[in-house]
Amino acid sequence: MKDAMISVKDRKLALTNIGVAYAAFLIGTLCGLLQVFIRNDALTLPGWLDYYQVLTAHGLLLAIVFTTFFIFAFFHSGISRTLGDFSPKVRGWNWAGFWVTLIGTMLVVVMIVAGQASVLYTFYAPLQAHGLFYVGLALFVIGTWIQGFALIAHYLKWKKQHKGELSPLFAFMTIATIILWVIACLGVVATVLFQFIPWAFGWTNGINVELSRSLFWYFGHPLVYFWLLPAYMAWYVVVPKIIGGRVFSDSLARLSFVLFILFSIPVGFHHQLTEPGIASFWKFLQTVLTFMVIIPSLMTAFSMFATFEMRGRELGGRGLFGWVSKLPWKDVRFTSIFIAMLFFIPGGAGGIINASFQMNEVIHNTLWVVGHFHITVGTPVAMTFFGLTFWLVPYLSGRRFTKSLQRMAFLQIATWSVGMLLMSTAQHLLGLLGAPRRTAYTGYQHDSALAWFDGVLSNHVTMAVGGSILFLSAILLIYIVVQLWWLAPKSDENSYVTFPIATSDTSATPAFLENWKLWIGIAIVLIAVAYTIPLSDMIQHAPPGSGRFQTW
Ligand code: HAS
Repeated sequence: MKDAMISVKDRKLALTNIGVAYAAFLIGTLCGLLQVFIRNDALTLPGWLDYYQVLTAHGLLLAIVFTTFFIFAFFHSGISRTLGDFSPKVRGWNWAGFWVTLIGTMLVVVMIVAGQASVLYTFYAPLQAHGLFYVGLALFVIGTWIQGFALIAHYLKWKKQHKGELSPLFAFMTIATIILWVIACLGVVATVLFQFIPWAFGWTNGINVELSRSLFWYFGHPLVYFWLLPAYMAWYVVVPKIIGGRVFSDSLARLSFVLFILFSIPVGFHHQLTEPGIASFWKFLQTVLTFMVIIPSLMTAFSMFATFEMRGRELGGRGLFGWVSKLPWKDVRFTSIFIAMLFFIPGGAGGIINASFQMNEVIHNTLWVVGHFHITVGTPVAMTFFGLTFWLVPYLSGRRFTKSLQRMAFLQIATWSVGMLLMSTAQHLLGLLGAPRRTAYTGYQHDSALAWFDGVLSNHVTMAVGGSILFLSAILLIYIVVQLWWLAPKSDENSYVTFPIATSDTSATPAFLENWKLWIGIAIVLIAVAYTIPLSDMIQHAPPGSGRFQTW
């Protein structure tokens, strides 16, 4: 069955994005492998390569480049699948956006490779990279905006042709994520254009460090939801179809995305709880709002459990947990994403710990935080993307997901899970012992610091073993992608890979949930309340401004 196959041209657009995503993934995971060995003192880099250079490449290529290109591939194919093929104009804008994003990426990568930008993915001032690094970042964001607005234009055209109708859930969620992304990027665009670029090119003498960090985290926290929401889209829309069920509640799903637009932005100070220069009241307010943004994730957890239980019972599951065994565990498209969800239970709990004022004192700037983001973006998000890859690539390339590739996919998710479990557990424990993040190996002179390098679980060896397993898993994944794209047998009418979209009953969904003006308006009010006074304080009482530091 052809299953509403999207046009060849739209497939090419999505596949090209996936190609860039997995090229970044390959190099990024190799950088990760180098890091765990350097931190364990098992590897010394040649003089021309620096730990912080590798760490910058790792963070940017995996957390920013892999995710963003994959997310747009998912958006392009899903929007084209649910709202119809792109017009040549919309497709053209999407390509233009793709190229601008890619040129920005290349500029950033060249600067890192040239040793001109070892500033890590947070590019905290007063560390200063070459001006072109920041130009690359700006182009990257502009490129994503062009693609985002092209998708919005396609959606608006559909709305015009379907007056009074709610858009399909996939499209609704895509638009919500793009709105979140555009509002969030305003912070990073402001600091890059008005602070970093003039400072890096020598047009201004100093930089207001606190302001730049605050504008970065205004962007940095919703950034994590820009990664998470496409994964949630897969959980809400794709997974129910794979297991043969339906969306548990259309209005709950839409409401949870609306809540992310409202609460994911005015919370950046929870990354700055230890920083001076921000009055406690504003930190407290943003911490309260952080607890609000946990709610849509709890709603998602509830909805997923309900979806699974309802389907399991439909299939004859009895008793309290009898339905669990009825789920399609042999289908790797489901199992991969289910494991991703399981990882998010401790991942989310860790986030709640981080957001708690006093506990943040214990974990801030330690390896705990590194453990936290590996079991949030590195597993729930990344492994959901792997689960999507297994059918999205053959759907787009017209090839088959053969039995032997399915077995390999199981091996890949199993190794990723084991590797991540070992590495992130060691990182959490090391963080509790006080091991700092963002550091290469140093010959520590203190007994408690030396304890980081021995012991059974809480040590750097475990981290390196986990990291190595993860790298092997990444290579396996690249092999699977290459097969699914170019080498697996071509599919025919009977073996066509489909794009699973579950039925979502909109009959009880209130229309105001799709009133974007309302939600954007409330989001702006919340942002204004949380940020206007502290940011204007930082500007009015600005220190003279810091000069540049280049530690590499
Ligand atoms: Fe975080 C730091 C707080 C979620 C990523 N976070 C980071 C950094 C990254 C990151 C990259 O408050 C480091 C930044 C840097 O470089 O400095 N985080 C939170 C909170 C949440 C949270 C409150 N983080 C994420 C997600 C990320 C991510 C998601 C990536 C995708 N985070 C923090 C804080 C810091 C921080 C502080 C700063 C720390 C510091 O001091 O530096 C919440 O959104 C979490 C809510 C989630 C839940 C879990 C719900 C569970 C679900 C799964 C259900 C499972 C099912 C399976 C259905 C409450 C949805 C069925 C199972 C059966 C058994 C049947």
